[in-house]
Amino acid sequence: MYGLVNKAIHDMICTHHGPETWEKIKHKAEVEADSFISMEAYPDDLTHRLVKAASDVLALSPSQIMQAFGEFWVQYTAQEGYGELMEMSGDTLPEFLQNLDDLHTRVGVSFQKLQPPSFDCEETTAQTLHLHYRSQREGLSPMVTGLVKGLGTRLHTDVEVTQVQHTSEGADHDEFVIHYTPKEAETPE
Ligand code: 1MF
Repeated sequence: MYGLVNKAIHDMICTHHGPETWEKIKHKAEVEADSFISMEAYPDDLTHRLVKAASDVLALSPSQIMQAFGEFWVQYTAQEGYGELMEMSGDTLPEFLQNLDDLHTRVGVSFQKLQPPSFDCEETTAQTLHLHYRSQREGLSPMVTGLVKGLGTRLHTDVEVTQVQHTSEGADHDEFVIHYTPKEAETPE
């Protein structure tokens, strides 16, 4: 994955746990680099080693780390140069999720080593969505739960996310059911 992903993991750990904890995690993951280059493609294995090491050092499950990372990614990319890209993708949850493939197409035009996942979003009832996630990568579905929660925060929407199909259990793709409620806008005095 692009270095931007590993940089985001670095920033999340440093912000929430401090640079000493990051050094421990880096050491445990046997990562030699002092920093990551956003626009360089790194082996997925490096990212997986960082998640595993963070899970050991912080005594959280890999799935908890990836969920937290998904939430962090939404605000991180919005701050780190992709704010406009995020703004273009919609201001309601169903709209944003439906536009994610276009977002990845835009990024992929300039960065051809991008291996974008695909997201398909169906609205089943007024405030229920079914999200179908297909990726060339394995094991990232907990991150998707975090990404949807991060989008909830960004779009002022309460969300409840449940994964209902798992490729790890033989399903064809990962599927999530999302209940969402847009929060009341604050009325100015
Ligand atoms: O292949 C990749 O390197 C890659 C990296 C990040 C592919 C996708 C993504 C983003 N995606 C990560 C989880 C799924 C990965 C998978 O299943 O294979 C999160 C998608 C997402 C979901 C909900 C809300 C927002 C989301 O992301 C917004 C986004 C997506 C991509 C970028 C930024 C924001 C991005 C921008 C530049 C990149 C890489 C990704 O690379 C750079 C960076 C700097 C200079 C040059 C290239």
